Amino acid sequence: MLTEGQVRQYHQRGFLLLPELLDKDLLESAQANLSVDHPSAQAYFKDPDQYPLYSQTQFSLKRFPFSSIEVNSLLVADDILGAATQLLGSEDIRLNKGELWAKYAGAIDYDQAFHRDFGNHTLLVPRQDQLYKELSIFIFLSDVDEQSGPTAVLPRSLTDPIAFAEMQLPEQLSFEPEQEEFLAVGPAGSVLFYSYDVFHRATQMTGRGKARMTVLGDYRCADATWISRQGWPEAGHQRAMIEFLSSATPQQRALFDIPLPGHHYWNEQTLRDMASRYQGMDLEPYRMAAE
Ligand SMILES: O=C(O)CCC(=O)C(=O)O
Repeated sequence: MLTEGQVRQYHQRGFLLLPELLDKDLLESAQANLSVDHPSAQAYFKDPDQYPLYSQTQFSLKRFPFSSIEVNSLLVADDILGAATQLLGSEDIRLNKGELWAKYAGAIDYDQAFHRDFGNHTLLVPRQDQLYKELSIFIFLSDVDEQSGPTAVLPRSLTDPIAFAEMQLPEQLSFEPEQEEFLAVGPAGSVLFYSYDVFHRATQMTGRGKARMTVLGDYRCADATWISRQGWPEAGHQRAMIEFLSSATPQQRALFDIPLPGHHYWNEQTLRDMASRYQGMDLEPYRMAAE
């Protein structure tokens, strides 16, 4: 549970950093399974040439579902969803995007210009108030210090007067962005929350031998259907998606637009056919609510 002060801070500044929010066991089991998708720092720096992807693009990320259920589960962990529902102001939320991003110092130039994210997350513009916003998160799976390419964020009090037509920070400003930026540093298990209309940027990885491992997620209220990044049905054939959904709870599945128990969608036929599509999925809550 976030405090009222933390929720207020999120709305006033447009971001919130919570050090070591993630449950320790969840963090450790995710860290233990990361190397299926990205090499560990040790493996990478032993022979960077074996991993050319990381020097070809700074967007060296895997999209959800990741290979391991332990890493997938982070995006639906109780602490994360509890905070997301409070910050979005709704219990009924959806996951729009999941990414597992690994960066390695020296692999490529990671520096970015300040930008707002909404330009390719919606065809509309954000509202000025707190309604219908998208919430983005970075879950740190490695320690992030100033040399590990921390995300830099600008408080919305400085940038909200900038029209929503501007998605890159204009050159003429009444403040010095480098002096005002907040660097999201913290130990593994920390989580950065920010809103999709807040200016932020990736920074350079300057520390020798540093790797930054993060899981990113975007969430929205169920009724903000115009905000979207990733369509889940396109992953419907992937083994990792089937395994993930089969072992998730109904509340967690609802993040992927699977109707909750009690919804009119569920009847004898859909229950029977879902049981054969997802063997091992516990459909009892849906069956009980349908009776
Ligand atoms: O990686 C980061 O710290 C920020 C990345 C980012 O803002 C972006 O790619 O849009």
